[in-house]
Amino acid sequence: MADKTLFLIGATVESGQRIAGCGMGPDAYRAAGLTTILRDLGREVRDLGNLAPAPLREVVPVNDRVHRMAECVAWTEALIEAGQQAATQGMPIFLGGDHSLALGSVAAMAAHAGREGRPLFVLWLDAHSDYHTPVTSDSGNLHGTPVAYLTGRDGFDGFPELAAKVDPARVCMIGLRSVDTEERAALRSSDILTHDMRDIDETGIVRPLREFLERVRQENGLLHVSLDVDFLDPAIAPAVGTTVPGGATFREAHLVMELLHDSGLVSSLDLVELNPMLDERGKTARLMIDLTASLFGRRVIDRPNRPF
Ligand code: 5AB
Ligand code: MN
Ligand code: MN
Ligand code: MN
Repeated sequence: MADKTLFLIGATVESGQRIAGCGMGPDAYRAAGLTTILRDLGREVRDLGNLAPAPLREVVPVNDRVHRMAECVAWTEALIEAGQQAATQGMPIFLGGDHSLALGSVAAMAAHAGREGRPLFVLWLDAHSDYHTPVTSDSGNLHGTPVAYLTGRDGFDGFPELAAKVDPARVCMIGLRSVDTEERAALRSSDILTHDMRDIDETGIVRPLREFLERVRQENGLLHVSLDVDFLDPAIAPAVGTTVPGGATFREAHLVMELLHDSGLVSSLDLVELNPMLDERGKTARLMIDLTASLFGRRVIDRPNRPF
């Protein structure tokens, strides 16, 4: 990720769930000072503004639970296009919007990695596994489905064909504490690496992360990081529609970002699920951009990078 220009891509998507407000996420990050923070760290930043979704097509949802599928498809198409373009010129940072954004952002990065002949790894920082398909989802909310789409599970008829799938063995989830029955069963029979909060309590957050990063390095992979606000404990990050108690602490979250920075492996990032309508005096937006600053090398004192 060294010195690439950072491309901010706003996506005001909120059709992946049912609470209004996520669409203000990109502008909340801007108002909280994201560009300035990144420039102060010496990075070149180009804010591409907020994306427009592709024209709506008629789609046939697999069942009537599925919520606003045509809009999600339109966003996915636009994000695949914009993400690939940004990735050829620099490092994309996708500002959401709900987590259905990742249907497009990660598909774009998988296509990009494929063209470079390198494997894509995905670090999923989330309370949830987002491993439903439109068929298995009880809520019908498509923000609960991106990992299933990206790894090629069935049930996504009507969504864009993936140029490249993500190998489930290259997906690592950290922070899990709310996984539905069907997701749990499907995860068990997949190669996805899952670390729930109990693992974090027992081993700390550093070990699973270092192991994963070591693999990314060994395979010369690209690394996409998808940060869902609800990865964080709701006490420090209340501005999200799907709060689950017992999340990552302030220091755990910063430590993840600091280790990611030291690894030098991150090639794209999602900041998703922020709902500014639910925030308390901007504190969640500020925390999200401070975490981003840690990912881009903000540190208290200069110290030699430790081997990771
Ligand atoms: B998020 C739930 N599994 O399918 C569902 O916030 C929650 O992007 C999904 O991680 C949460 O509706 C999606 C109950
Ligand atoms: Mn999520
Ligand atoms: Mn979540
Ligand atoms: Mn959520």
